[in-house]
Amino acid sequence: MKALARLALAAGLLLAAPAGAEDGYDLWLRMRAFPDATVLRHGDTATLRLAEAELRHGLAAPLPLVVTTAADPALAPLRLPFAGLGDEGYLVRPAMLGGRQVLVVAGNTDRGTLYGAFALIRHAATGGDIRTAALRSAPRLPLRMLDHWDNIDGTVERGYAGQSLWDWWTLPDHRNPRYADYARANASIGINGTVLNNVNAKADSLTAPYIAKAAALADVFRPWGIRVYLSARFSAPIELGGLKTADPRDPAVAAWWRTKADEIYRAIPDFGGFLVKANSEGQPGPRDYGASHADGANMLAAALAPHGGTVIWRAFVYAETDPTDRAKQAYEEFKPLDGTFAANVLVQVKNGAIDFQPREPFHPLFGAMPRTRVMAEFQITKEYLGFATHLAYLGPLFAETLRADTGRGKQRVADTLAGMAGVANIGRDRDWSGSTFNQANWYAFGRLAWDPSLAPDAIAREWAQQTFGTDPEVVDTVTAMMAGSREAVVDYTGALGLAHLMATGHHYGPGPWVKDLARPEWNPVYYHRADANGIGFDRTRTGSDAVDQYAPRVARRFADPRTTPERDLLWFHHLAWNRRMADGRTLWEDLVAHYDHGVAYVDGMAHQWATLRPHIDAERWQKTATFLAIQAREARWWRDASLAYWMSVNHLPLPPGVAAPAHDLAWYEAQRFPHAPGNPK
Ligand code: GCW
Repeated sequence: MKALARLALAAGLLLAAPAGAEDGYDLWLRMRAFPDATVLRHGDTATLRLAEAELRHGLAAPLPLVVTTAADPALAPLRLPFAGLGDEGYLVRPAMLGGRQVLVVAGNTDRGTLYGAFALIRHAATGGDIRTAALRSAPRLPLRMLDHWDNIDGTVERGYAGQSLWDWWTLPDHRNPRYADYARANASIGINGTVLNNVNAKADSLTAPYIAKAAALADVFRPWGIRVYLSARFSAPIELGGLKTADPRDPAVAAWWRTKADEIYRAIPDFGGFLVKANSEGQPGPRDYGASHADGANMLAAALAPHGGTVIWRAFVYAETDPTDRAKQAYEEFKPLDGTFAANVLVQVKNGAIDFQPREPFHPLFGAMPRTRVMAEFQITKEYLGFATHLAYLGPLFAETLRADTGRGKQRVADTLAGMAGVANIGRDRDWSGSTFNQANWYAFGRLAWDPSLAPDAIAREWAQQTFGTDPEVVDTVTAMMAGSREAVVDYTGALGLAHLMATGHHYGPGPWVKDLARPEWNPVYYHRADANGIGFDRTRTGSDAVDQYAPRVARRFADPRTTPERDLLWFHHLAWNRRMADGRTLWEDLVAHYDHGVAYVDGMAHQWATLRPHIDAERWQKTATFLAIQAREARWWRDASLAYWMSVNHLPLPPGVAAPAHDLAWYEAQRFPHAPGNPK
């Protein structure tokens, strides 16, 4: 071991943990201590000390590392390019300092330096040479956040990785060391904010005891550059303050929130602000009083403004009283409010117009509110993509939205954003995210929030190298598995632009037949509209006209089935089952082929993973192998149930050679899963 370490040192490489007992706890940060690393720290802040410790333990550095900030007088003669790096950017440069060759790791602030330390560790762990490392980067988006849908009773809405990480009961006294490990992992990928509690919020989170608990977490996270936010229940002035109303135009309501904000900032001086889900899925909000979303957001913003806080107001709204296509409702309600939000309000828009489906075209609000700061919200937890057990790498899903052409100037979605939020997939499971491969989604989210132009495949590769080591056979196999894994989920759950076909409530498994739920837009049949002749939702002018919410250039493309990408076809069009597709097959034949492709891809992943058995530590290998077997079973279930249902509607035979579903439709319809995880009661 010693000799090996020395060898690695000489080569300027870093030594990955030996293949031994691994349980995933160390995530992509699996480097071991190298006692020989010389780290010279100039300056003394908690954050600089963390940067120093990371480098000391994480790197076999063949030369001394200088951990410092731009203001360090020792750096002055070097004239390093700090301009443009902002508060969070970093640079790493080989340099002569005090007569010796060193590597400088620095930012304009100590937070930048910490990001630089992690960047250098990543550089080394992915095969880069430390001696010549010249790195320089600043985040493209100022807000890079995780939204936890964690309830204060310890459950996690749409969480599949165990109970909430936050032990509200023993906080603020007990600060579980895991809280710092959580912050460290986030800092390593540039995440700088976290919303601690569910957007379906309880007012209790804003009471004094819970503020003290949140403050304890904020204290742990602060040196890692992470600010704490809370989801705020709009009716808290009634529930906690005894007021008769939560009307944002009522001075007593505004005063209550001001006092509440002052109280929070006494406990958490760098509190980030409030996240609000209002007038959506039963949550209270300003519309209850005839006031607008802007009225509500601006009232809260006024309470936070003196302290530098932000209101993040979600655009995820739809109402049962509104007969409009659900996909149109957020735009209809928010677009007219453009320019009316206070400067410290951000509007948070889901990546697509419905709800985190395996594929959705980008949300028409992106680019449509030029006078409003807009944040994109993605779901890292896989509510609709197989929970924790299915292997689905979401880098391509995130990138697909970020890169989408808005049709407004040269703007891609990423260019219109002030921030990105990801609904966390983190829980108390030993491996944090319920599976090793789910860690890649947390990782990819952070990396893309830092730089939305990164390629998902490159992110997968650097994740795999850090997670499993740099053996090319392992890295190539793992990245090949990941590359098409999300598309496979699209294929076996419903391709060609179909969406919202899942079972009710828990959203586990298929339910395309569901048609009897109280609200029309809760039913899968509302979304697929399949009948004997065709399938798909007409969102052109002959239908709901949702396409006209997009910029003209994009709207024109989506309005015509011949120019709509096939992957989005049935999202925008209702088409005949026998329509000819680009490859010459009928739509029905094509859909069937997608189901089979999805199932085959999962079988392929299981096979690829099996070949890696000798190269991967037993615990992580076995759990992944078992999960792939579950996924293979459930992919078939999705396929078979869906085909059985479509055939009951279109009465078409399966193309020759295609396997019939294992059971009849009634069997699939009868499946019940009352205890499926993550489902709010
Ligand atoms: O995806 C849906 C989920 C709800 C969630 C809601 C939202 C927090 O099924 O569980 O509630 O979206 O984003 O508000």
